[in-house]
Amino acid sequence: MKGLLKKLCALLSHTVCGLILLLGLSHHGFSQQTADQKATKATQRLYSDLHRAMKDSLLLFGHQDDLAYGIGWKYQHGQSDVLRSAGAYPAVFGWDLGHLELGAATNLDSVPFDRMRDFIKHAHKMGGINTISWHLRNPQSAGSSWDTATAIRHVLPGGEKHALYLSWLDKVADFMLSLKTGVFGKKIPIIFRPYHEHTGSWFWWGEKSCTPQEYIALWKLTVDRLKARGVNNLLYAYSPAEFRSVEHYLERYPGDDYVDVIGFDTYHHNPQDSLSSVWFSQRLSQSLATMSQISAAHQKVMVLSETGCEQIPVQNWWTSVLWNALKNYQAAYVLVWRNGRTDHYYAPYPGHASQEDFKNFQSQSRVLFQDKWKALRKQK
Ligand code: BMA
Repeated sequence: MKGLLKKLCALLSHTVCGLILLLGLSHHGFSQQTADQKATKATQRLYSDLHRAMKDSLLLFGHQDDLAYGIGWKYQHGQSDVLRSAGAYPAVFGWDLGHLELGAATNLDSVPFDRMRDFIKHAHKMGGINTISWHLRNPQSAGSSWDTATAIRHVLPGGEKHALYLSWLDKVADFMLSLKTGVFGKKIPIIFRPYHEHTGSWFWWGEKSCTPQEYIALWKLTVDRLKARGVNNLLYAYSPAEFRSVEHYLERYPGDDYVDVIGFDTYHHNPQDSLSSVWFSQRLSQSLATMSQISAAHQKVMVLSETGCEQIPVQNWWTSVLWNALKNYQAAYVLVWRNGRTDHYYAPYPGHASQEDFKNFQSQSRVLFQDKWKALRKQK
């Protein structure tokens, strides 16, 4: 009887331990609630991975349209300027849905949406993270994203373009729902980053074209519509352009329950001016310091959602300008813009003057490209 009691006690304590462990694990996995409470497991996992990367002071490297084209090539399977110049793919892959709203077959930068879907699947299979922005047309004027004519009030409920706008959002929903992988067709998690750079005034959703209330209403309309359509594979990223303060950053913030990732977009302009590198790096540091406060207060993943120095004429730009600022902060990833033309590119290609420095940046132990990121995720 004594023996039996002992066994029972041992079993009980095991069960209790197991229960505590399980609770702990599930708490760890889901402590960071996603804006979409019904987000898929894979989406939740992506979110906790990003939080984890931040906590561990890791920085993932990303590139826009990386698999689609580069300098001197277009649509060659497996090709990538980042791979060609550094020997590894980026860990984060950026895409853009501009012109999907029109029902067009290709996006505003001529990437066919069918191919984009395949690239996204491919990036996902490699363990990469996909993020999508949307340079959509002005729904009121039919002009481009850069047509700043007043539009938001016309697409909100009661506005003359409301129905049209819902049909645009439905096209986004259809595309997001079509991003599936594997035999069971599991949805691929995506970081969706709409209405970006709104602290600038170059897009119709920019600061001078709408009130904070209108911007927030547009954001909520978008998220609510996608959720209502059953889209549950998205993390939502809020990413203004430059900002002056915490208050300015948060002026148009839709709320913690509508945002998962907070970022900002900033570019190094006038690199021919020798002082510009110091200024840009300092400004970047200041913005990252402010972002760190916001990230801690709101428990959100912080990223540098877009940056770059066109043509990278500063040879050691990667380490002495970009990493010089980023190394002091915990941003989960940095994404540089597309390699669109020989006069418009942001990642090096083989033989580019900044290639060696790009490799130095890549070799930092805290910096992860796709290979290291995939290996790290596998360990867990
Ligand atoms: C801009 C430029 C444009 C492009 C747009 C959307 O920064 O790269 O050429 O059309 O982004 O990708």
